Amino acid sequence: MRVHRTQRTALPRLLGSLLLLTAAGISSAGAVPQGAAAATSGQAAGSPRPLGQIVPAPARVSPDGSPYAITAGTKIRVDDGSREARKIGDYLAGVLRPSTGYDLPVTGHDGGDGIRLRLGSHDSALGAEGYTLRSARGSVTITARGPAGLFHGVQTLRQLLPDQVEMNSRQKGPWKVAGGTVTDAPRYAYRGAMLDVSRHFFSVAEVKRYIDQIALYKMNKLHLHLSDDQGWRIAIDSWPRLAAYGGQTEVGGGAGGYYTKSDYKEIVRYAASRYLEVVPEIDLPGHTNAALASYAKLNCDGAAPPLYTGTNVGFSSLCTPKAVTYDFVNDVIRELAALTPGRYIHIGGDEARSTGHDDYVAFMDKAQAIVGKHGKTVVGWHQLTGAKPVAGAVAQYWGYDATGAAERKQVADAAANGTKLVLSPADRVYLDMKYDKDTALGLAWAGYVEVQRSYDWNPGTYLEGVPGSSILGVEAPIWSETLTSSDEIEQMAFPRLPGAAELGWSPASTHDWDAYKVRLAAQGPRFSALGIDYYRSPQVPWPTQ
Ligand code: TNX
Repeated sequence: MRVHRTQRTALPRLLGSLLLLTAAGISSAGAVPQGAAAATSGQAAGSPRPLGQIVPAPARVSPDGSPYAITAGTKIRVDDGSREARKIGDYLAGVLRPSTGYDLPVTGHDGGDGIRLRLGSHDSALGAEGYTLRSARGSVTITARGPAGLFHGVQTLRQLLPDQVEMNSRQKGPWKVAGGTVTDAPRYAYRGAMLDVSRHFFSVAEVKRYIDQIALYKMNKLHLHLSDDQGWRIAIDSWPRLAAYGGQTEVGGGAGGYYTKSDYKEIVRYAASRYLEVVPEIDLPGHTNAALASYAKLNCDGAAPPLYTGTNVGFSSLCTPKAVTYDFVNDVIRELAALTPGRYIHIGGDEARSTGHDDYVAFMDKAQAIVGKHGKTVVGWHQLTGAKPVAGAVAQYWGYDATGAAERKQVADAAANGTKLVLSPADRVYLDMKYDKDTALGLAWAGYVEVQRSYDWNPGTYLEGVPGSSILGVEAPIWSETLTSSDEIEQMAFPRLPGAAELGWSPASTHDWDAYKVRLAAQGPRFSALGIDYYRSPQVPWPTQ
């Protein structure tokens, strides 16, 4: 099996897919390969995956009684009168119908049997995103207080079913779910993934594919890095050259591209249908060459630089003393806020090495006020803590082991002053970091990040001097200097992304690498069934082929 791929040619892709299908046990009439039995702790052909053997690990699992089985007669019974429950039922049917080959009608009639999606649990401990899943001989019932909980419960149901459920063609069952109860709710409210669509542009279809993948692991934020030196990716009516000219290229000189407003709305809509909030980022005041190239007047010397297709950072800056700079920021944030139903706007703030310190602080003051004026909450990379974060602002920490004490202290001081933190340590969850020296794609400035290193840390105690209560959550960014396609994103994101999702969702008490690596190994055939070309880390006991 190909572990790293340097070339994108059709033949290795095809061979790879055939091998992956074999790994999934699909070529052997639906049987689970022998190694999978070990990797899924006792799962044998025909007997269901043990309750709780999923990623992220659920908060509480009580195995009990007989399994439930989906059959040709199964109905999906949703809470009558809830449009959202109905949509989630339709979504679940969409996942299950191709592989089971069953009709699986979605109905508002509660017959007590089948797959039941119920809203209105009285268990307040479940919060907005928690759920219970109860599986017994005649039914599996998912109950939640709100639709997001129901949706996450559906992801649990999906993972409890055999991997072949993810296939697009009819597979042999049986479609059993182990008996018992899962009671589950997230540790953190913010569980995100970031996609850099600036260094290389990704189409709406590619973004949707990533949305589906991160939703499977119960993430709830999609951060889109929409602008950088190499490309401006969102249409802004009042400054049309940003996208039309500044979106014209990408790293390496390819054609680039941008999202029209209707493209962006479609991404937001699709994300919302997977209970993900889009967090759009316009990186300011550095990382702005694409904007500076599009409008000469944004430059201090009035001269537009050429478009940039390299991978250096830190060379560009908006002209902070000029009034037009703030007209620009205001127009961009106003239009973006109007398109974005979510509460956050990310204004970057990282690596502004071509902006003087005082200018940086003054700029970030004004930019934050603009975000507030348009009714949104500021998110910035943690360099924002070197300026004056406004009340309610969120700082995204992307430091790593080599980050200096002074910088860490600045972050801790901001946290003490009430700034909440999203953790994205680069040597843990930057999914563009190479796994090891042989990884063909990605970068290595924060070191190599193998799967165990990526998983084995505790967000609650990670930053010295920062209490657990300051942590809003965990986000796994993927930067795209070296990544040009969904396939390449997936080689880097999988299998580390599920680990980042687990750090955001699962209680600290479930954290255990030895147990995790077995649960992760069991995801391998599921990745394959989904067409995900993942890195077969030697640290993980993948099912043998
Ligand atoms: C650092 S992380 C950056 C990005 C690069 C990334 C590559 C951050 C806020 N800035 O501009 O793409 O490293 O790993």
